[in-house]
Amino acid sequence: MKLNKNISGLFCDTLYIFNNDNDTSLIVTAEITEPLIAIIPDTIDFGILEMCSEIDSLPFIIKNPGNGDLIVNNVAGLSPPFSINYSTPDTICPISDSSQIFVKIDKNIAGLYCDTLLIYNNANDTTLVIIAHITEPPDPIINYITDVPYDQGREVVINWFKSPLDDPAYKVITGYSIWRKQDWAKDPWEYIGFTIAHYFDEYAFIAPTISDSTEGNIPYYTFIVSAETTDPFLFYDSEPDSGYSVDNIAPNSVKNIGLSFNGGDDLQMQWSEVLYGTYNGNLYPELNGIWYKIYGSEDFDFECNASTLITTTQDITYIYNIIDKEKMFFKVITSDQP
Ligand SMILES: [Ca+2]
Repeated sequence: MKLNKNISGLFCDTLYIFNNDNDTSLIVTAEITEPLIAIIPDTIDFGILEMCSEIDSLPFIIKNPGNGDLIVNNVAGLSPPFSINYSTPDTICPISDSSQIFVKIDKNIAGLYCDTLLIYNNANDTTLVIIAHITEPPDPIINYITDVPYDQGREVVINWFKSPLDDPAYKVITGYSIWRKQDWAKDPWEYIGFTIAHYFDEYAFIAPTISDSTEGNIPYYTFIVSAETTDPFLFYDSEPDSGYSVDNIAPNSVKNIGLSFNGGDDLQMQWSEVLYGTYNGNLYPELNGIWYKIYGSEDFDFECNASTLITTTQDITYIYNIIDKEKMFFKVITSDQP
């Protein structure tokens, strides 16, 4: 008696044996079982993950809807960043039972990933597609903050690298807000300005300061750049960075110096107010104020130094008492620092 096992099921049949003595019969039964395999879900999608040093995992389930034991011989084929914590021996999945396996993803390298997991078994070798998108941190990064050259101060240029989400692939970042903090004042963050996102790799913004560096003091200002989205509650701040501004243009020289005796020995000098400095032939208003440093000596050919400095004033007149002196020579130097 032969049994063809290519169809699963419970079979029962009767064999009749006809003869010249007494017809009789023989009952024949057989159960042919068949394992089946079902993978749930059919695709593992980790979605968009932010790059970091952590590992995520998602499970899938191997089900056996058949009526014979399912034997999974091997689960393999994944490349980094995906991996699986499956090891032989075989996973045996009895009838109507299921088995859970985790796929892991190492999030330390940004990229778009798609891989296929191969599941070898005694029912039907099958596959599972796994996809993930690991993105760089979405924060913009300030590249540098530096003085704007050849100006009258009060401004720095902030240069930053875009948020990786400022990209046609995402269409997430709408612009960048710029915020300032005054280090010395311990003020809260002040909103300074906004730049529209334009899928550029780098951006720059000329930001105001309140004071410039002097010989004795460098007033630092701290800035952050925040990548903004259409959701006002979703934004990505850069790490803070700081810089300072420099008044690069010297004030013009005084003109129209006049001397007159004010009665007695009082010599009054006056001059035209200096309001501008000159760069490349163009006049730029002085922002930091002007100080007139008056030097004097009885020698015609004298040096301007600490010993010949008479006074520093912000007025445009000065009265010098010339008593006991036969003659006196003066020089007035303008400065944009006290
Ligand atoms: Ca100046």
